[in-house]
Amino acid sequence: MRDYEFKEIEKKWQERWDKDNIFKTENEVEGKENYYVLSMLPYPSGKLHVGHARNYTIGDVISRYKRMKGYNVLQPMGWDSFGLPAENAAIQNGTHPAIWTKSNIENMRRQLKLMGFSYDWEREIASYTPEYYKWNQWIFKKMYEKGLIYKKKSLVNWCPDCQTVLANEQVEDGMCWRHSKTHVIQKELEQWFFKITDYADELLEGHEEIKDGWPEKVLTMQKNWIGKSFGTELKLKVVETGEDLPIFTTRIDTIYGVSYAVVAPEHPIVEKILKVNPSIKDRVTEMKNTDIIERGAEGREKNGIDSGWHIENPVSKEVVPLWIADYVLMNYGTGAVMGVPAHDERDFVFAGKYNLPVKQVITSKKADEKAELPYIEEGVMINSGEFNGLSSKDALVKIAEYVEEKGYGKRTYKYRLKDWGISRQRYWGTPIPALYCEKCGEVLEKDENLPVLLPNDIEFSGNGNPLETSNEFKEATCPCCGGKARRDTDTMDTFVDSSWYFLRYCDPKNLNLPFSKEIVDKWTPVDQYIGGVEHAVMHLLYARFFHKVLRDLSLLSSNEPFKRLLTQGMVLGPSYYSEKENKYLLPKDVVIKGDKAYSQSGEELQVKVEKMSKSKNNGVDPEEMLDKYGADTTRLFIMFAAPPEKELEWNENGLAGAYRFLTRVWRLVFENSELVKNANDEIDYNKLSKEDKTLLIKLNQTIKKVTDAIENNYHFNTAIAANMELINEVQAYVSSSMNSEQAAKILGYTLKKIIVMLSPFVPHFCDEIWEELGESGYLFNEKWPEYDEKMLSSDETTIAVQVNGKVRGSFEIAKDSEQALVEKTALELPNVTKHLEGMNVVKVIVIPNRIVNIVVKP
Ligand code: ANZ
Ligand code: ZN
Ligand code: ZN
Repeated sequence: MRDYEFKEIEKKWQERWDKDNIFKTENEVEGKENYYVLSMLPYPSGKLHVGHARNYTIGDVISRYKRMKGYNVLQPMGWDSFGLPAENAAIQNGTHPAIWTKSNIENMRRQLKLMGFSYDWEREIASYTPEYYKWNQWIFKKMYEKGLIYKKKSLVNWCPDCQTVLANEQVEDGMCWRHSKTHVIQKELEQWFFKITDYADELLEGHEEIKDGWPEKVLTMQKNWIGKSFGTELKLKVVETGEDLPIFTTRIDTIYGVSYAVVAPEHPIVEKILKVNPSIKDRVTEMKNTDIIERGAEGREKNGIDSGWHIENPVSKEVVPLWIADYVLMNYGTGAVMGVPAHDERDFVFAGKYNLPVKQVITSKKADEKAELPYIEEGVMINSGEFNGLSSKDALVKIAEYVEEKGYGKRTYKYRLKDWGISRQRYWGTPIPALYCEKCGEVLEKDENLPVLLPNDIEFSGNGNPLETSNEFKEATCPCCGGKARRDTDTMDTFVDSSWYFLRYCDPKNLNLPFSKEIVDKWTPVDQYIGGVEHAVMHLLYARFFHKVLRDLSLLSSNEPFKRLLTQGMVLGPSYYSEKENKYLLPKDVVIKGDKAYSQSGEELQVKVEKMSKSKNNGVDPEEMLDKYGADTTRLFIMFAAPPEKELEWNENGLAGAYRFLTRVWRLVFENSELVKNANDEIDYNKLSKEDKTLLIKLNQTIKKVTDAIENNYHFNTAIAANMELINEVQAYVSSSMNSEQAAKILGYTLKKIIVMLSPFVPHFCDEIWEELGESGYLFNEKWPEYDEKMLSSDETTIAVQVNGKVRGSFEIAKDSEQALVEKTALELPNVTKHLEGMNVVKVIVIPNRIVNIVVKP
């Protein structure tokens, strides 16, 4: 018998699959429904990491399964290949970003092929190629023409290390998402914006269409990100000038409790105040310079400046001071708020610090109970003129109506979502196809001049925008008047690239359009998208926005890009922290004794199982696993160790276990393959022995269980476990019953079904065995097995016996046996009689074919 030589086997099948081009997908196959399986495309950092391996294994298993279920499956792969690291590499080693990127892609493509993934490589795309980014520019133009893009000077998040603008989503706790130790600062720049806020409502409402296929937590994150709040915009009167100061409040019911008003330091009224009251100028400037993200942070100390001016409350007619404070943000609502210390946490702290009055206007429902301030719950109105006695819930509506009636303001809503600023002061991205002409102003490049190519005469100094250093790029011809024009030197946020790449896969070679509508409509919405939950707000919201924009440009028909989304769990590994050395040790430098871990010098280390990351030194390199165990074992382990959406704890024991299972199947097959090859599949169902029947029933039950587990939210681990159990039964069958021609047929029949069911997980292994069992072709093209309803249960059934609700034993009995016989058998079971000793049987309840419960009393 030959050994399970996985290296040789995997190489052999990968070459054959390639040679026969079996993964090529047509856009249409007669009699088959299309099914689009998409895994989030990787950034080509150079090497696959274990998160990729998991993501793409899940996608591949789904693809292969769906194909075997009769669908025409599209599973493409590509490269999100613009972005900072390539540029940083250029600064560090002087390699051009294109060269660095290309060689990374080549290595990662090789690694993906080693994993045996069934991608249609003819559809591969890479966003850094002019063939791709041309269409970013083309779509930009279309959006511009539709009024969905504008330019504005605005305060932006700026990372001094990246030397570029960051989107809000790229700022984490005031720090750069790539430089966790760098404070993001505020800088004013001319920026291009996509009007995603025009789609805010649709992005919210669209959740209705996808809610059955998306994880609830992702929808919630998007909902919070869009952050729609209903409230009132109220005009306060500035006493000193008579002008209106609009504020936005969600709590108009607290209007009688206003004891001051506040504006952001950037609010236009502040300029006017400073003219009259210049003594506070320095403090205002200082306040403006603290970064916005930090200013909004909860729990941060609030700072205020008394402006010296006042406002009149239009409802209560009270006059209260106007303050300038850092906790009010200019880019939310109107940049001005009414301060109600009695009923708002922040205002309460602020009023305490600056000695401002606190006026309670809502009390708890039980009037005698004294509410502790700030009281933020609903209650009953007090100190509120004609609204006294109302519930605050009713007052919220009544006062809003009153305010509208009197013309003091209007009901409205605000979004937390901001327009998407896409300008980046970077080289390695899609050039924005805009120019500035002295005569014509801001103009866009002509279609026939697209793509605007990235120039090569640039310097990567690490400072500022390299595109500024290219004269060839900057000096251009105006598409309108033919005169001299200056090109925009900004490039697009790389999230633009990934907002529509899944559409390009459908029609990747189109030279006239980003994609043909007819073809894209055949494939979209994507049936199953798989990726990390870290993309819940940025990528997944941007892609939904783009899809809707492209629909409104009549370029495609569906409303949503992704029908179902699976967010795979993180991969965890043990980390070893040395307190003495204040660092994480590499697993190879750790000595494990029992359940403790020690350094080479004998220090006991802190062991934690946590997300794999470079900083924790607890990552594994998938290629090492491929080398040691092969692709099939790695794939099997990944799919067996946890359901896809759960965390996966990586451990070598698990890999070794998966490997042992495969060698066991291998041996079972090879020890019996001669027998099986010489038998045909025609089983005589009238001549089944008890053992034959048991095995066939187990097989049918397993087919059902495996199929159900996959159909029910992809519980692949259950599916694999069921096959493992069946293999045990087959082994028992082989050792007891291989004594007839019929037995050889049954064995062959069963083994082949198992191999078909395992093939999405371990495709090379299964193709090799398929061949060994005398079959030809690829399992990729095989049909998924169906079970026989009639063979799902034996005539026997197992009945559990309980005494006072506790299971004390079980027995096998013919199905639908007489109740008296069932009772008698139950009462005579040895372990049951033991529990009946000294007791009186009060009642015996029989649930047919399942349970006997004996109720006893002393
Ligand atoms: C008075 C009030 C009384 C408020 C009260 C709350 C409780 P959401 O739900 O997040 O939309 N606000 C409005 N604009 C602001 C800005 N630019 N910067 C900081 N805070 C701002 O929150 C809306 C509430 O946040 C508004 O309702 C306003 O304070 C504050 F008992 O007005 B409220
Ligand atoms: Zn940075
Ligand atoms: Zn011009």
